Amino acid sequence: MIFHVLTIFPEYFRGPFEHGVIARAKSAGKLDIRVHNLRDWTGDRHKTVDDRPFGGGEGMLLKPEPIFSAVETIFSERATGMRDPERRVILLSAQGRRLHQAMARSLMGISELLLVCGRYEGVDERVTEHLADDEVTIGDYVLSGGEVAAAVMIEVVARLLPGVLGNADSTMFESFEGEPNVLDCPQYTRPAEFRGWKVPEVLLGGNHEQIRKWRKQAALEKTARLRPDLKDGPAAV
Ligand code: 9D3
Repeated sequence: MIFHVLTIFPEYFRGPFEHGVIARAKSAGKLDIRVHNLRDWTGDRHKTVDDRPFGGGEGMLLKPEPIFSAVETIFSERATGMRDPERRVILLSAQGRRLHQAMARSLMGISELLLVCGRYEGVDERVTEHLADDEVTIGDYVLSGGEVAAAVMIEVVARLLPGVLGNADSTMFESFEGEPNVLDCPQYTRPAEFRGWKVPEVLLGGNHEQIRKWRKQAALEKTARLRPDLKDGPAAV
């Protein structure tokens, strides 16, 4: 799978993918991450990517022309009004649909994903209306732009790909994702007592039926305490 990132901060992406599972998947040729500098598609001396909002208001917006030029160069079929469903464009903005695991799973089949990183106060809405296939946020908090969100999306989708996490094929995914709508149960490793805090007795014995019951109950309690929202089911797709 090929990920493209369109950003005014291409240097940011030197870090996140040079470690761990993503770095290994890149070396193995299972995925490719191509970072594009939005300023390469500006036409003026100052390489202007932003402008003031019509109607007034705080801050600046990313202007449409460099984004359209970049996307129509990278996915050249779009320059002729065609859309290849295997080459998807996602705008990362604070106004999008919220990323969740099911959305990530729906993206892992496609061949190329182009992530457009929003910046400043936002992006000219014509990018959403006429260029992006979808507009996605990673959560309800304020970031300075879409770069961190792009790194998150790539990590979330890439680790699902066959051969990346040692996933043999797509039939294995479910077992990797655990029980739906319930947090993992609390887990402990050695020592059995640390600073006077003991590992629950039941886990030290070999009664697997009792252990199974304890884990289920502990997971439900923890879910009710930390993520009561999960009882309403998974986030809408
Ligand atoms: C007046 C409110 N605005 C500023 C506080 C809204 C706003 C505009 C632009 C908030 C954030 C941003 C920049 N953020 C992104 O481009 C972004 C983002 C995010 O802020 N949160 C979660 N996911 C993402 S993806 C892109």
